[in-house]
Amino acid sequence: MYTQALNAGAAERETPFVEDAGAAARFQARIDAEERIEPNDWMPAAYRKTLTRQISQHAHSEIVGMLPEGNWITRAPSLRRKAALLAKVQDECGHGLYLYAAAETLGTSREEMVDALLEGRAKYSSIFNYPTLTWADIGAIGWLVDGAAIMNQIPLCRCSYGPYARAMIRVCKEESFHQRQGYEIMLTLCRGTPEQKAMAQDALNRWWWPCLMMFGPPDSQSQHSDQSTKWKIKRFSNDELRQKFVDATVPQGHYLGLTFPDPDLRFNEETGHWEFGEIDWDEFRQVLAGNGPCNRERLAARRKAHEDGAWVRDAAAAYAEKRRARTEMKVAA
Ligand code: FAQ
Repeated sequence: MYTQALNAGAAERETPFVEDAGAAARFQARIDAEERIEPNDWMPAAYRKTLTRQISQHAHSEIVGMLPEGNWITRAPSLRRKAALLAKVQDECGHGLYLYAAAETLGTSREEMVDALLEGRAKYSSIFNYPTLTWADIGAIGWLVDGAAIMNQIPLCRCSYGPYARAMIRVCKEESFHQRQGYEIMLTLCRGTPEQKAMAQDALNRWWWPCLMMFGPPDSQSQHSDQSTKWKIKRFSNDELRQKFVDATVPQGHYLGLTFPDPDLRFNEETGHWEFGEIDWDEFRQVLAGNGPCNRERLAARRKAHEDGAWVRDAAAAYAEKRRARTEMKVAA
């Protein structure tokens, strides 16, 4: 069934069909009626393109996102922490695989998407280009990075494209566990020795601003937002989700007894929101351009993993070929 969907996508890509206004209007009417779009349904080429872009970037983020935390698996402070971190990193891998599968239903193969990542043509989340310097960073990633990911992904469970929306339901459940394990690490450190609390504070200081950047450029500079909102891929704007995240997270930080590295952070009684200072968008642009603290290291690690795994892919392909030949022989007999 999966292959059928893929082939259908590929065939449609190759078929030169006219995108007449009627088809586009009927498509928009389905979206407005909250109908789900499925792989074999007609869709505008631009809808297919933007979803392939977003879902594949999301998949790459999950896979590259294994690296900063994977760095601490062998150095986790107890067996319990090691088991939880190992499970979390495996979950991220699973999320990447569901997402590549969801993106493939739009007609681009996983190989094409992975090549784009390895050749530096595809983006992945800026957040994974920062280093994990201490164990407290594992707490901060779970609490803040997974917290930001959940805030962004819960609305994606209602995205108009069926395979993406369905994948997001399971992903969000798992991210919720990740967020709690991160917060629990932070809580333990904050209730520990002064040195442990200082480690937690230092991690919050380093991860806070990059986490706010995860939500993407300000609405005024978000080139895809208007169209993606119209197509109900996006349900909230980048700035709306960023504000929701700040409002949810600041009280959690205060409960830990930590401070935020933002002198302009203050609660506005009238609006009921936490106001925050100016984000360094130049830093964000630099990270997207490949000049973040770990961009080169991350891509080098992914390329090495891909090369090291070549024999597994070859063996799987040879096994599949053997099974196919065996089935053909049985059918012929
Ligand atoms: N980093 O016009 P917009 C996770 C790009 S998963 C890098 O606003 P859009 C789980 C954007 O792609 C984290 N690039 O774009 C985990 C576009 O470039 P393009 C990933 C960014 O799509 C936890 C350009 O800027 N989550 O953390 C970023 O409407 C722990 C203009 O931007 C997702 O991918 C960025 N932060 O809105 C794993 C969620 N922001 O393509 C391991 C799905 C923007 O034109 C450990 N994605 N750009 O070359 C989305 O919701 C959206 O794509 C946004 C961006 C909100 C990220």
